[in-house]
Amino acid sequence: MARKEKNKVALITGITGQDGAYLAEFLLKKGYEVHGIKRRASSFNTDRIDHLYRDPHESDRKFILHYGDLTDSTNLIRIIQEVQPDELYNLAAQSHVAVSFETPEYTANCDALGTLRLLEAIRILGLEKKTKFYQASTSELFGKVQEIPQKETTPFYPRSPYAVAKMYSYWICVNYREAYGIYACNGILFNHESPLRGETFVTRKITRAVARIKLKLQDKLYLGNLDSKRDWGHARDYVKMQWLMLRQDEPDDYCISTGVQYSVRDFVNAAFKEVGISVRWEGQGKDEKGYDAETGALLVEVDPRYFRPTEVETLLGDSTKAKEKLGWVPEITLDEMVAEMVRGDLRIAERDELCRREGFETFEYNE
Ligand code: NDP
Ligand code: GDR
Repeated sequence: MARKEKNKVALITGITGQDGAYLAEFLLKKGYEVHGIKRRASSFNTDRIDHLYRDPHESDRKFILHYGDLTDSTNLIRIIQEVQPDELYNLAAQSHVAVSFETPEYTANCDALGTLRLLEAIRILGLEKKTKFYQASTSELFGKVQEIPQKETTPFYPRSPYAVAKMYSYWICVNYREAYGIYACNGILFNHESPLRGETFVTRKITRAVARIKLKLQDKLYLGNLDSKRDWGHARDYVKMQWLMLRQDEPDDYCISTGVQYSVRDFVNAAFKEVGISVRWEGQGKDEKGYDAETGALLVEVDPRYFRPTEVETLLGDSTKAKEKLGWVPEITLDEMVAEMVRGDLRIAERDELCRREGFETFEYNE
């Protein structure tokens, strides 16, 4: 039930990521003091939260960053001891499914053991009754789906080192809730995107390429499995659900989804439509190609390097439980989100185009 949020203290791991940025902004608006853990990098890596940044020399700051890493227990214990959070949102992860096949051990260390380290820190510091814990669980847990649509009771069948690591986190969260009475919730979130989405996830890769193709900065887009189907929502909607989960009388686990499914190909069509281009598809499987229906220019090709050793072919969520218990479900439609993402990427591409016109080099990075 609703409690007074003013002066509450939240700690967010993964604050420099897509969800971390939206959640931090959301909680600051609610009056929270927001602390975040960022990793040391060789250059600034805070683009998504720069608008929230406060000079460390200011007094009465409500937004405070700490250096840390989910692979470093002593660091996590110290930060949690200092911050004494009312709510801890564990959003940090090596979150790229394809990359988890390249870095499985690191992914397990961060995405599985990282969660254990945080829960143990809560225990070590005697914060079991104070600190509510949110775990960023994922629809990837359903993997090779056993039921359509997927809901909280659907069996898990993870299909990547990422999903297997997240499965450990899911269960350790349940276990610490049952064993030690920690208010710990799993948000089983289906894919959610935004203009802040990392550039190597398929949606942002598409909207970025569409903007660059429109402005003639790029010729075509290479993709992997066009038949893959996802239930795509908007990150701004989904962080509200994360917060709502920690507002209930009892901790629980919830699936968060839109209940509508599209293929990667559908997403490509929607994104090109935003810039007035309609795509004609020819061929099948690895030979499929997308052409500009008007000019005949080749726009999309399949590159097998983007296929995964094991794929999650189809995800579609049922969020009835969230609707009934949390009283709200995500509202932003795919078309609205695609429009916002394409607009955002057009602004970035326009800047690149201006640089190019003025004789400055711009870099084309296609992953
Ligand atoms: P991002 O990849 O955008 O952000 C991940 C964040 O984790 C970044 O801040 C990153 O830091 C940080 N991070 C990575 N490794 C470590 C580490 N070892 N120690 C500390 N921080 C680390 O992910 P999203 O915002 O999209 O997702 C948030 C969470 O939700 C993730 O756990 C993800 O797995 C999960 N999830 C996401 C879904 C989605 O569709 N977006 C759906 C379901 C679950 P840096 O900026 O330095 O790289
Ligand atoms: P996903 O997101 O694996 O669902 O994980 P991603 O956008 O990477 O892939 C979605 C689907 O698109 C297919 N695909 C491609 N994917 C990428 N990245 N690049 C391509 O070129 C490409 N072509 C086709 C993929 O094979 C896949 O089927 C995201 C992450 O945010 C996870 O952290 C989160 O847990 C899940 O969503 C829910």
